[in-house]
Amino acid sequence: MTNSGRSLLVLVCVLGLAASDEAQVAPLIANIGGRSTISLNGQWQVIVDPYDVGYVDYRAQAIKNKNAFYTDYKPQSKSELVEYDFDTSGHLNVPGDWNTQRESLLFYEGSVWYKRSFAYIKKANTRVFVHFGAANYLANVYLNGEELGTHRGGFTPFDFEITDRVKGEGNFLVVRVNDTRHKEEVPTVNTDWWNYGGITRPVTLVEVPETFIQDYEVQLEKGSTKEIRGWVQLNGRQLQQNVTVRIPEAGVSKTVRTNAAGRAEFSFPADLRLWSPETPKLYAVEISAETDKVTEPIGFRSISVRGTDILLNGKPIFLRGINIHEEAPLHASRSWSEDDARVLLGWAKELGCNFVRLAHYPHNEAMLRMADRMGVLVWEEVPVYWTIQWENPDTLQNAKNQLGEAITRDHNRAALIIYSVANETPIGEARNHFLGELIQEAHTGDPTRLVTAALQASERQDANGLHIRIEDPIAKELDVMGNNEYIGWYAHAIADLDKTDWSSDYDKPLIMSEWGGDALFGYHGDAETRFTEEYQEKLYEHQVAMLKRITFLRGTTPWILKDFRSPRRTLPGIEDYFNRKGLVSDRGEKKKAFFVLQKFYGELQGSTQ
Ligand code: GCB
Repeated sequence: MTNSGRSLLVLVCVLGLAASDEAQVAPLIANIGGRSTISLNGQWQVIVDPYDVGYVDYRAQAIKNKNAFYTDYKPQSKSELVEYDFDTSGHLNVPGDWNTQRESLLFYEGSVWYKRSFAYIKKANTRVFVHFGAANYLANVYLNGEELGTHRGGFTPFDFEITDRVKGEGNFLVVRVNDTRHKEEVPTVNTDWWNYGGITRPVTLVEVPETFIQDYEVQLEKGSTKEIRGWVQLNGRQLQQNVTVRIPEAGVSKTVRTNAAGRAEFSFPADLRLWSPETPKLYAVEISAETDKVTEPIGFRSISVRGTDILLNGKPIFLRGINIHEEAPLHASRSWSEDDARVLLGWAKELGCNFVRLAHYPHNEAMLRMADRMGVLVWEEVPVYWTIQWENPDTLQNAKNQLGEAITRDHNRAALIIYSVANETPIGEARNHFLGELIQEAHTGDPTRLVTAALQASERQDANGLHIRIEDPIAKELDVMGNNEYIGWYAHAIADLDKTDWSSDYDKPLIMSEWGGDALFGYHGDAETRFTEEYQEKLYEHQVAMLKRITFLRGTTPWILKDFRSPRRTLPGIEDYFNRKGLVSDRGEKKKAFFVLQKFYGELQGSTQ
């Protein structure tokens, strides 16, 4: 290794980006909402630290003394030099991004230190974990001046056990959150969304018995609507126990014994009212071990593919979808709450959707649970976006971790039917291998759901028009093909949509996972004028006409429900750092194209259901 290579490695390790750090997080606890919890949400003290002076010294070495911000050291005398103070540095809300809470932080990328003090009443035979819904991107977590561990990846949960470290009084939790973009990370440096930094999802203390039910899956057997299949995983010392899975409303119950590793698998027949967008039925499912018990609302439905059809509960379905970024509906900031989820999914339902693509990373858990309740099918994605370092094994491991964490969190959600492992990635050997590994990871991690990726088909133009063909070799390994196209916006003219035909190398269903164009709400003109509502409306009309002609199309998610912040979009007076492809403005106003899509989905509903 060259000297510069070595110093880069040292720096990477010092900044806490090494992959081995992830080993310090505890296994994820399923269904936090079904547990005894104490919220640590609210105002946290913060120090904005653009040069990481609370973390590394002027030789770029990790600081291990009182100058490290996580020690929260106070001067012992008036002459002692200490150059930081949480008590006088200000506050930010958790959960929440820092960018929209302080004007000076709108474009900020770097480190912010968060501190929160708390008291805790210790209980006998109880283990305690601190659980983060997400922090973007890298989180170094410390309790009472000692390191708990590190997590990287901005959109998935993580937790640390603190049973032996938490005290009755005077606990202080410190988190260094760093959202600096790096080439080797997932996502990489280049995206078309705001890099919202911070502790963006709830922080919770979770109490569980000494041996507890860490995770479980209770789903219909793949391809069946009558057989439940699943597993349960215990964590603790008493790993061999009887575990009973009960669905009282369905009158079913099954007892199994966990093995020496704390795991048991089960299957049993059940006569259930199936979950669907029209009848989003959820059952209270109880899992009881000898030392622990947890209950969760779970829906049951099957999802599969036959030729070019997608089958929900054995019947062909057309996915009337829309893309959504994780941004609050009426205030462009990272969203995380149930209320935000209700409004966003409410707009989708108003459009006539039965499906949403949660682009381009796993959204907050409230969104998935709301989709379960409201009856909206979900595409979940990992941020393998554009040009990841395909050859870097650490990048692949990171992408797999993020996918694994999303699966662990959401594998009991009926609404979730499909995982996307990538968006608009360039075909090539290293990329094909990388995506192949992720597809396999998704299939083994969750064998009941489908796997897709948003691809970009190849195109040829001749006197007869545009001929577009899906021939990406990775599609061979996908259950459903996704495809993004921007005919009439980035490429070609709106009129070309009328002379475009689609074909595919594969006998598989297609979801047109992106198309659209920008319009500034309230900006009117003729349909030739970019950024007018009329241009977007016309583009939607011609896109819809083209989609109707694609024989293997089984769903679509136009780009996008709502205008969202993006640093790439600089045009003054029009974009102002917003991507304006929303059907709804960032203030919640509906543009003309909203009604074009609503009409199309209305017709589809009328003809199919
Ligand atoms: C795309 C990307 C999406 C962008 C969109 C756009 O292809 O997948 O993230 O925001 O186009 O508006 O350009």
